[in-house]
Formats: sequence, structure tokens, C-alpha cells
Amino acid sequence: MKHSLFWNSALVRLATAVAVLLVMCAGFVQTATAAENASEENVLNIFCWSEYLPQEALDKFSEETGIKVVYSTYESNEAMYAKLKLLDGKGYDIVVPSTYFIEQMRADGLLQPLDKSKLSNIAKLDPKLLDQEYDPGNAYSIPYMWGATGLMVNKKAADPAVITSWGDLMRPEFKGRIILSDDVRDVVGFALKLDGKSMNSRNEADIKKAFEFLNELKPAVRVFDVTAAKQAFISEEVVIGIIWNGDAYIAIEENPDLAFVYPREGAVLWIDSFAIPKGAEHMDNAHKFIDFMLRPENAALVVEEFKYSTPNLEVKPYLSKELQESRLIFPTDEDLKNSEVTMGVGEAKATYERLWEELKAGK
Ligand code: N2P
Repeated sequence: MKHSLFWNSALVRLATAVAVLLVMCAGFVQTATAAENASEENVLNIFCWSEYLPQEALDKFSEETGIKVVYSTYESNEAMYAKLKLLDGKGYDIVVPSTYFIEQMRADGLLQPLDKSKLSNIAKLDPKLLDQEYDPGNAYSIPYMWGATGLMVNKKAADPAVITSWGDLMRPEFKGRIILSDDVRDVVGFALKLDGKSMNSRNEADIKKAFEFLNELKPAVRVFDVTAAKQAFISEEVVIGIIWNGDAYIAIEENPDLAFVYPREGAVLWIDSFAIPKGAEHMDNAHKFIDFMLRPENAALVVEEFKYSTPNLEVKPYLSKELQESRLIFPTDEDLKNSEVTMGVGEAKATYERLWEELKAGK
């Protein structure tokens, strides 16, 4: 009896100790989860083009809000889209697709609608860039930056005054020293423009004809890589080709023999917008960030660093006179005559892609 009493009380003590331990553990686990949640709430995962978000702006955002920014980059819409598809829209809180990819991602259900009540600075954006066919009412996207894909030429190879057309790429003196973009719509876009067609043509015959021109041009092309264009022009590895206006500005600063041309048939324009993937876990932070970047003084940081055009109408006073007057950053209507923004091409997309693969493979 004594014996069993002893054991009973020992058991009770053990059970109590275990219970206390369990409660402590539970408390610990609970605190850990709470801490994790709190830190999760203070994170923002951004997936954006490389060289497109100034570190200064990200630091300023983190300082102001206490939200830690994790910034991953991509080099093309296609790369961003493939990753988002694979992750089923999870893993990122902000992405920055161009027009026709917003349309595609909306159709795929990869984006979620924005809460405009949290975006007080939309009113600062140029209405001309809002409410476009790829996202009526901007339900899913807010323009971040826009720009032009045009021609750059090295004065040592040709007088920029005589280079006025996409067709000038065919001049024999440029053979083997041409850079083109690795973006199908940029490249076919200019070939369509050269033929007097819309760069958003869905007409099979138009598209085929544009590819015939590109197949003829291809032997003269040294490389297809728009991200590498800035460096390739600065180092004079290439003397003519496709470049984005912001990269062109920076390249000219480094190598004054370079000049940018808005081709007379029209440049290929793009608008890149903030959007929130459907699986985003930090919706509030994402809205805070978009609204932060829409503030003119923050949008100005982007123009200062990357020299692209901004949809924000209140940015100019924050920029130096030189930037304000740059036709690379703020093209005139004349510069953009005949230019078009890349839009979705519906079913014709398959034709573009098939002929692009064939062009690249040299068929
Ligand atoms: C800058 C990216 C420019 C975006 N590196 C072109 N759509």
C-alpha cells in the first residue's frame, strides 16, 4: 500500500511535471508562431525586372514602414510568367509585367484585384496610360514605368542623322555588328512597323512577312539579348541595334559616340505595371509599396537612376533640368509618331512563337 502510494504520488508528480512541460512547450510554440507571424507581416517579396527598382527607394520604404523588402529579379516577361505559373501565383507579393502579360495573367487567374482605397496616389498618373484594353479600369495593375524600344547607333560606324529607319539595320556596313532583342514581340514588332503594319497584327500573312525580313537580317546579327545591349554598345562590341531608352541614356553617358534614334516607322512602346499575384501573402504591404512608389519624389528616384519614362505627372519638379529636358526620357509627340504599345494578339500568339523559335533555330 505504502509502496503503491509512493508510486501513485510519484506518478502524480511526474504527470504534473509533464503537464507543466507541455504547457510551457505549447506556450513556447505559440510565442514562436506569433513571432513568425509578426515577422511575416513585415516582409514584402518583390519580383521585378533587373535594374528597375532603386535600392534607395527600397531602403526608404523599409525605414518608413519597418517592412523588409526581398527583391528578386527577372530579365523578361516570359521568365517572370513561367516562374509565376510554376508557383501557381505564390511566393511573391508584387510583380511588374508589361501590358500584354497583364492581360495573359489575368486570363490565367494569376493576379488578384487591387484595393484602390489603399492607393491614394493613383490620381498623379497620366490618364492616357490608365484604363487600357489590357486591364479596363486598372482593376489588376497600376502603371509603374513606361518606355521605348528604339535604335542605337555608334557614330563611328554611321552618321546618326542618316539612320532614321528600322530598315537601316540592313545596311551592309553593319554586318555582324548588330544587336537585337531576345523578346519576340520587340523584334517582330519593329519588322511589322517597317512593313507599315501594326506591331500588334494578328494577320498571319503580315506576321509571316515580318519573319521573312528577320530571316534575311539574321546572318548580320551578332547577338539577340536586349539586357546585354547597354554593355555591348558601350564596349563597341556592336554598332547598331535595339535598346531600351533608359539603357540608351546610360550608355551614351558612358560612350558619347553613341546616339539613340526613334525610328520614323515608330518605336515599340511598353508599359510595365505593378500587380499582385493571386497567392501573395502580404497584400497590405504590397498596396503600401505601390502607393509609396506612386509618390512623385519616389517615382523621381526611378527616373534618376534608370532613365525610363514615368507615368507620374508630378515627377518633373524633382528632376534636374538635364533630365527634365531629355528627349530620351520624355519623348516628344513627334518622336513617338507611329509608335505603338505592345498588346495581346490573341490566337496569333502561337504563330509569333512558332516562327520565333524557327528564326532562332535558323530554320
Ligand atoms: C530594365 C527593364 C526595362 C523593362 N532593366 C522593359 N520592359
